[in-house]
Amino acid sequence: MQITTPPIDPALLERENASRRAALAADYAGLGERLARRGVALDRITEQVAAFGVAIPSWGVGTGGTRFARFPGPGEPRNVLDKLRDCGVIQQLTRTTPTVSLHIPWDKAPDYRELRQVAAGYGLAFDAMNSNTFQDQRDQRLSYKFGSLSHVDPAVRAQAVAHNLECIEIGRQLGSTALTVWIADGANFPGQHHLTRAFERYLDSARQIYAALPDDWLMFIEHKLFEPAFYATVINDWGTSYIAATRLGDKARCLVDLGHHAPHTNIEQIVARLIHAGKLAGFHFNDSKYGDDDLDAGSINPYQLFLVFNELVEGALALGTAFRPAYMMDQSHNVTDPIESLMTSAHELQRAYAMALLVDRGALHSAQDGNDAILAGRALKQAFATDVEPILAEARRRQGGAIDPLATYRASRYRERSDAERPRQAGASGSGIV
Ligand SMILES: [Mn+2]
Repeated sequence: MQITTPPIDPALLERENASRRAALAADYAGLGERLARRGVALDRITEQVAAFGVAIPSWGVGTGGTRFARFPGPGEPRNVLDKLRDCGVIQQLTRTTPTVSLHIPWDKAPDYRELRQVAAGYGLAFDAMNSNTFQDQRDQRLSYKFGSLSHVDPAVRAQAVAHNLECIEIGRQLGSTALTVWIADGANFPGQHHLTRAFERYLDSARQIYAALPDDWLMFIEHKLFEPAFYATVINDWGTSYIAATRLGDKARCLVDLGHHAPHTNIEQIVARLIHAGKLAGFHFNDSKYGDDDLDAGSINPYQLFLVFNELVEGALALGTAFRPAYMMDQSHNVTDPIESLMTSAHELQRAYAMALLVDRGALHSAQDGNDAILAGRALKQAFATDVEPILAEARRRQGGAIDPLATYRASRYRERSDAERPRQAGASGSGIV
């Protein structure tokens, strides 16, 4: 059995927090006073923020790349055990990332019971499993060059279905309860494939996967507007995703990756529609300027992120505890230390959530009902303009995390130690961008 030790020395964490505790207490008390004047009970917000969790994608702790090149970073994880340790750092310091989302076959392991124990030692459990039918693996019999679940050849479709069933089986051993299916299937040229028949073949394959889901599992369908297919992807938008999820049944839901839409799409409205339909699976969080840029969450358009969380808070108010979308970060870290990017992104997501909780719902709804656009906008902006840093830091402190995760991480020299312990591998393969 594996022994898991905390990746960051608890004594160092304690020293780092001690140097910041007094300032945080003062800031937290000051914010509490200001919010009390608005009728907001600060501790109630802090409790909700502390309960927020987002999954780390296992591939996110490796350095990403672009279509042009990948520049490896120091101390990159060599295998799934190294990845779990890096995820353990993020969870130990932020207390915001209690789950990891694995990618098969990249994260295959000889013993999944052992993997589950190692993860538990870091305080981690497993979120949705991700299948991979967008590239060919070594020893793979049939190629996915022209598609997988929607391929014209039934033998290729059967191979892709079997892979998804294997992902479910591995996930069962890990305690996961969801399968995310993203396919790269599509056409690069008009006429290359039959738009309707390709979708019907996809549905036929997806039904076979759906039929194999355990009772307590969900199937997440992830749409993407373009790339790698540049003319027509088979699951191109949330409408197609919704049709597929509806055809499949109650356990099929629509996943929203923030980078998988046309520019200027009103994503928060899609979120509202999917909540209304009872079909919102959850999110792949990231940010973008142009396309599927996979930049760090909240780095480009934090107001959009806040508006998405505003809809999520509305959904939770309307549906109660039954409303539990799955949150994951799906980013490519090309020029940063992936651990630092993921900690920062988790922080930005938690910030957007905290701000959304601070929206004066009564004022917002009455402004909406009174057709008062100025006051409605102000209700949102008042929350968005609130500095919620003390709430986030206090939520981390109360759970044993770091008041300043980034400073504590750098003080720990974890990356330098990893670089010494993990020899760089010649020709190591890059992380995929999904
Ligand atoms: Mn994604």
